[in-house]
Amino acid sequence: RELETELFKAIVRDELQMAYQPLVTLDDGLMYGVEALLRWEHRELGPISPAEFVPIAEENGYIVELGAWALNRAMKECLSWPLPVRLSINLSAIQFSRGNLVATVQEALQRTGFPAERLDLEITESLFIEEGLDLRFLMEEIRSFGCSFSLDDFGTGYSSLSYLPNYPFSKIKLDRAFIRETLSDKKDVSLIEAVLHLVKGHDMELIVEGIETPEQAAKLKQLGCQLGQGYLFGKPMNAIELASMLSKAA
Ligand code: G
Ligand code: G
Ligand code: NA
Ligand code: MN
Repeated sequence: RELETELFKAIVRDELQMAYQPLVTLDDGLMYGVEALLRWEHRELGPISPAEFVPIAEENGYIVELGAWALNRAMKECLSWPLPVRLSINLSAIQFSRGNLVATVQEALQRTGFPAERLDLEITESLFIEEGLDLRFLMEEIRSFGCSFSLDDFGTGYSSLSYLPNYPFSKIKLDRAFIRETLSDKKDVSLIEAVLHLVKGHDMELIVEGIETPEQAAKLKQLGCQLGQGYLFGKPMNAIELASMLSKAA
């Protein structure tokens, strides 16, 4: 397939970039961190969404290399910003099963000098059902460097709540599907309350994704949610734009 061949050349052609989206404290709307997101701008085809190319890279295993590139690039760029913020990066299941993820993370930390305490790794529920993978062991190895883990897209996948206590997550990211409505619906509200209760009971924090309106933010704050992400606070942007947003806040 053509796109697959093109993807293999994307790194050397310098067609890949990282975009960064603010993670904020709902209290004051201030940025405490960013989520790094891969972007591919093909020289002829233009921008290609990660929703399109990440699955291809997962299928052929190239995500191992892409993932390592993304990790190193994001750490370097984050270190160049005027304020120290946390950095979250998405990991694919293939990086756990086929790559030497523990060494990749360790090398990236050493090479860039990025403080491990500021690095957060986002994984999805699909990893729980990956066969032959000692996920908990790998997570603990990586956590021993000082990094933390977040469970991404919570509520959309295989989510049996019984999995949760078995893995060392610091944060849960509630998928944006849950706040699509205006949150006026009683059912939505009680669902968020239930998730909050669960998260607090396990000594974790909740990040609500996909916040687009001030009304949503206010309601979530009122419910006791502390952390959020969404277009209201900032869309994914390049490293320079992110740096300038940070210097305005400083
Ligand atoms: O940024 P956008 O909404 O277009 O991302 C679409 C999907 O691609 C999301 O599910 C996101 O998690 C995933 N994605 C974006 N960047 C990365 C990355 O660096 N690694 C992995 N594994 N997935 C990514
Ligand atoms: O699967 P994951 O949660 O990693 O996907 C992140 C993607 O979600 C980003 O690519 C980003 O573009 C998208 N996103 C982030 N905030 C919002 C939002 O407020 N509204 C919508 N519709 N999409 C968002
Ligand atoms: Na993510
Ligand atoms: Mn996410």
